[in-house]
Amino acid sequence: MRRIRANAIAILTVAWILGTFYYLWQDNKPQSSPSSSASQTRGRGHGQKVVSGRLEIHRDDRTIPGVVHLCHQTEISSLQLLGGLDEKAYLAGKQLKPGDDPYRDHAFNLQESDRLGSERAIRDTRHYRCASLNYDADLPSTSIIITFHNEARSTLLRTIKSVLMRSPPSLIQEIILIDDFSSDPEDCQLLSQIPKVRCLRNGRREGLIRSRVRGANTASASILTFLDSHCEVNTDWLQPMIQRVKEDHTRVVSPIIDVISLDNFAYLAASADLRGGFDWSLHFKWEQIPIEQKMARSDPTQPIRTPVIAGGIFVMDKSWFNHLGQYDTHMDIWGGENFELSFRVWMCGGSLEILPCSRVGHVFRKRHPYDFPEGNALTYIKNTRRAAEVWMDEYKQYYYSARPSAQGKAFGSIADRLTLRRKLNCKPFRWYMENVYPELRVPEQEAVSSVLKQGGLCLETRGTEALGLAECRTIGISRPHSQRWELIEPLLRQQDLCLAISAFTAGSKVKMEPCNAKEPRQKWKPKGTALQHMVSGLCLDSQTPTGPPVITQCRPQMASQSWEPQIIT
Ligand code: LR7
Ligand code: MN
Repeated sequence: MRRIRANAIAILTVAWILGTFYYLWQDNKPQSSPSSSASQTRGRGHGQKVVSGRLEIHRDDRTIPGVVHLCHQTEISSLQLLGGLDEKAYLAGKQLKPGDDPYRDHAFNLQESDRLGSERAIRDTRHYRCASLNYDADLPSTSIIITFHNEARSTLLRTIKSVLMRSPPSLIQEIILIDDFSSDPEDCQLLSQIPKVRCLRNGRREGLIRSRVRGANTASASILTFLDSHCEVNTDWLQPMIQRVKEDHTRVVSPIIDVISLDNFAYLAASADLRGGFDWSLHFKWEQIPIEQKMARSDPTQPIRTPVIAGGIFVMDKSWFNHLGQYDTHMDIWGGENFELSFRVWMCGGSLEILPCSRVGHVFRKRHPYDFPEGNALTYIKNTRRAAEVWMDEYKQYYYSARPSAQGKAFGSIADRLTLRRKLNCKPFRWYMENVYPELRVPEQEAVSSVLKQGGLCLETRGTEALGLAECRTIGISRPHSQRWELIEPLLRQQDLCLAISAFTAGSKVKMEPCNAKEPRQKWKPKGTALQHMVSGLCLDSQTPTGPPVITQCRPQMASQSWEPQIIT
């Protein structure tokens, strides 16, 4: 009897567990037709690392026709969309010649892109719950800004057309194209024939950063939307982003960026569990949302906070963009501006998020299809160095250790950007590290043991707190701990005790106390051969060879302020 009851309980438990799993699975299942899914990664940009994530592959033939689906209220025909532009002639004007390498000019398969035509259906890749969300009826309109340099005609036209087809017309104030000095000026002229499209051509190559600023400066809507020139926007992509910015103008929002295959142009759903991150060399990467945040997400339509954005596709209030200093226009061509913008937004009072109910496809490439007048590596170093120097405070040392080749490379003047940072009263990078990106680990520093020598004497500890100078005892391993220091910026350590000032005024004694890297009294940095207390700006001074060390006004050359570290092994 007892066994039967135990069996029944076991069966019921298993059934309950299976039922729960089935329910959760149903909840996550995409709404539309069955399709193959495969474990892959989000596409990548140049040198970008990726983490594995789920990426569902959906072939075009299984999709709902995009135009019918999207234009249900307006039924805009292709002809009306393009106004005076003769699409066929435009596309035929530049075509691959037989025998040409289809990857040569654009680093994607041009033949496939051309074959697709200018409009095609793509699968609605959002979580099904997104479709039932409501947005304000009176959302403000936006200026779409697309900068391009020698973009293929078919990809650029598909970007523009997808915007016109898949956005409520009232939300599109205008589409501003900036032709960044492409070889053929005709593309710009021809595309200007499309209603709502304006095209400005640069008189010389400026790079995407200055081009976007030019576009933003001429925009007439109160909200800016940036897109790359090889995108396809998906169903209801715009409303969630404008809604979030309307509710709080300090939010800078981006969509989930789906992958358009550079080989066959299949539109692939990207994982909804990723956010933007980076390593200390300032390379962008997609990374999993931290597990605690993932567990706390009961609603898959909720925004995802992100430490950085990929950079190309985002929506931002125009006055907030201007207030925060637009972009650093001394950055050239490509790269780094996404970090600079992301740090600035977070540190100066805004926030960055990815909205899962907004999806935009992008052709991820493996190389740049265009040239960099100053070279790719130097340009990336210049741009990221500017970002590090202006925004990363003492953490820039990790950037330089991860990218030693950046040291000594020219990066121009950053005075204007430092003034901007002061004027906006932005928080320190430490705040960003603690509150926005605590998952970014600071590299372990190798502890170097040394004595701190002044003349023939060495700095030593006496008892638990006190310090003084004494004759150096230099016999290797047997050296007593009291003269052995570890310099791990900003701390000056002896095991668990650190050198601290007792007060912030000149003449205050120093003492030893338990280490705490956040304690302002314990922060030191080398200044020549002197040791400067970072907060008070005063220097460690022995005053007299026998007296207790104190902090005094820094005077370079003063023997009593000179502490030569001598490494001991
Ligand atoms: O000199 C140039 N002038 C330009 O107008 C160089 C480029 N461009 C245009 C170019 O035609 C394109 O429309 O600028 C746009 C971006 O250039 P891409 O497509 O070569 O860049 P990307 O997609 O490899 O790079 C990502 O990182 C860049 C860093 O500077 C920019 O922020 C891109 O906008 C950004 N793209 C995205 O965020 C899309 C998602 C990719 C990822 C990750
Ligand atoms: Mn791109």
